Amino acid sequence: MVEKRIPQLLVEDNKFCPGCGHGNINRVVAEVLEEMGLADTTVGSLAVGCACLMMDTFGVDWIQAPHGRAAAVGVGVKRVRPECCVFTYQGDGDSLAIGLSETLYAAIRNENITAIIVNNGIFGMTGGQMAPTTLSGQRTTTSPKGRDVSITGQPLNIVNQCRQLPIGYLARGSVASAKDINKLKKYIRAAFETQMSGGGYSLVEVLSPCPTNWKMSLEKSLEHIENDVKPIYPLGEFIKKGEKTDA
Ligand SMILES: Cc1ncc(C[n+]2csc(CCOP(=O)(O)OP(=O)(O)O)c2C)c(N)n1
Ligand code: SF4
Ligand SMILES: [Mg+2]
Repeated sequence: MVEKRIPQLLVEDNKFCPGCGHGNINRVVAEVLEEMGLADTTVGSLAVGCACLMMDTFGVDWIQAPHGRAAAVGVGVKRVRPECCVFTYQGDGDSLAIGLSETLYAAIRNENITAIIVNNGIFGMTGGQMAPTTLSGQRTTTSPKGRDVSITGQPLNIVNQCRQLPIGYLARGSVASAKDINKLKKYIRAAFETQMSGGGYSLVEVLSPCPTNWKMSLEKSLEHIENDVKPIYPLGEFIKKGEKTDA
């Protein structure tokens, strides 16, 4: 049996709940950064949410922005240190609610950074409130009867919002299966390659389970992503090297 090496960037065990998708995403990002030789020159920008649990366990330089502002802060870092690999790592509540303006304007300006957005359909860290990505009919602590889109509007699809923009790379992946994780690694690598070749803004949204706040076992959480989340948020690469794909 081949032993799989743990990336050195993962300096401590992660602090996420058992079964949380953030842990898989951390591992994929760490593997890609190491394989690309970027481990020592990467700066991560994050703000609030369970993403912040990475700051002690994921060994790049971190800068913490106010809630929602990771893209603005990341852009500032990249502009003064263009030789660095700069990525934002944010939840859907942080990046697409209070931070939507910063997220979209970084894309509109085609800033040369990479955004990783973790879509678990809720505000995880604060106890499972409704997020922009919450599905129609989904029960959360602030939509106990299920999200009523006649009141809240439709779930926000950041891939569709960015698809018309002149950006370098756009993809949506998932950590719901080993096959999905392998594909996600390709997407994250393509995003970082886009940035390091000066190809402009790259964004990878990742469908991710929050078993704690979904109040589901991990097994049920993965079934939920497969059966309910993916039909609304399909996976694929939507922009590559600045060109729209047929996905
Ligand atoms: C100014 C401000 N308002 C509210 C909060 C409370 N808060 C902490 S985390 C969070 C959102 C977390 O949700 P998400 O970004 O989806 O991350 P997740 O935990 O789901 O990965 C909020 C609103 C805060 N930290 N700062
Ligand atoms: S609350 Fe949800 S998103 Fe946060 S660490 Fe736990 S499972 Fe992960
Ligand atoms: Mg979330």
